[in-house]
Amino acid sequence: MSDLKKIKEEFLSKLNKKLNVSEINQIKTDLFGKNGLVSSQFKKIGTIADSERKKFASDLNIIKDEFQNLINSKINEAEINEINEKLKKEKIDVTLPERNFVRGKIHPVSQTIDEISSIFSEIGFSVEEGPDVENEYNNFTALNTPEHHPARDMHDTFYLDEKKEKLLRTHTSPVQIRTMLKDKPPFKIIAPGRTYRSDSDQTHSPMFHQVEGLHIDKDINMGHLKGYLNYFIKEFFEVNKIKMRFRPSHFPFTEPSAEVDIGYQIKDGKIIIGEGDKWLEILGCGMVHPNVLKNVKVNPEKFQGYAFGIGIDRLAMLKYGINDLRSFFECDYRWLNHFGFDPLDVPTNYRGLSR
Ligand code: 2NL
Repeated sequence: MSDLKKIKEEFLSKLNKKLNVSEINQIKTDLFGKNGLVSSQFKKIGTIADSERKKFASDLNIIKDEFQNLINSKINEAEINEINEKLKKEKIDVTLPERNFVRGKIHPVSQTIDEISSIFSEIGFSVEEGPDVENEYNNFTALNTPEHHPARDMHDTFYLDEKKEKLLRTHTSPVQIRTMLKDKPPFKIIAPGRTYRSDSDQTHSPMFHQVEGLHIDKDINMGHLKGYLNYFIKEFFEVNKIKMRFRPSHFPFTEPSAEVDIGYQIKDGKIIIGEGDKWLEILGCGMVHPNVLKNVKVNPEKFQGYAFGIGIDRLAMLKYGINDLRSFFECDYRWLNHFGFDPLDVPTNYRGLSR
């Protein structure tokens, strides 16, 4: 038998066994390394008789190619096998309890939303949610803000298409529109969530949080609005008494409209809500405009009510002594660790909201 044939038979049978990557690499070296069997055969070409040299070189090249291909595919196969075995061996059971217990913190904005939801839930409001991407009908038209109304520009809207049909909601009012379109009155709901306006400086973030409330029933009037808001502010700031004043204002979706200020004072560098002679604007509100009710097929002769909108981020800053709005959105772990809340301390009204 020729040398080439011997090499071929010997190594084919070697490669036919189940081998790991390093064993195959050893075979590769035995064949193609500096002193490998195939390499040595190549060195021999010059010593072979003219008449046989051509055939010998051609056979040798065929064997070389054959083994290279075979070895490469064997390595591939072995690598995949090794990875699969490793995956099987190192599988982790994510349902097991953890050993190094690091508890995350609840963001102050989430905490504030939970507190607001808790307060309003206990006085009969249900919590509704809707999508951040809205259409211009739900965000503007239904809210008595037709095309070319100046309020549309005031909102610095992020439009998502050329035709200005899709947008990022500029307030959470579209959630109430959706609710009124799908259900029948009475309505007593709040809608907390993310809102967007193209505005960014020390006191404005392009994404911010708002909670809106809507209460529609027979014979709901501005006295109800005042009573509910007064109750909410007292509960939220955890004080027994507050000073509150309504200033006339304008929104396209309410008539009459008002802005609400609460009294405060600074004592020893700390803000005290509810007393003092300074005023702080905290929300906008009013009686829902009859046009809005007509747009959602509610008869304004039979049903009427109030609505309000509150900026959550500023309420959270006030309550928890955070003075830079931008820190809310920086995702700084150390900041969250300091200002965040224990996830197991769910706010409830009777237990004390933030204790
Ligand atoms: C503000 C003012 C306000 C509303 C929001 C509203 C929603 C519907 C109908 C009527 Cl569906 N009104 N929402 C009403 C008055 C004021 O927000 O300054 N927010 C921070």
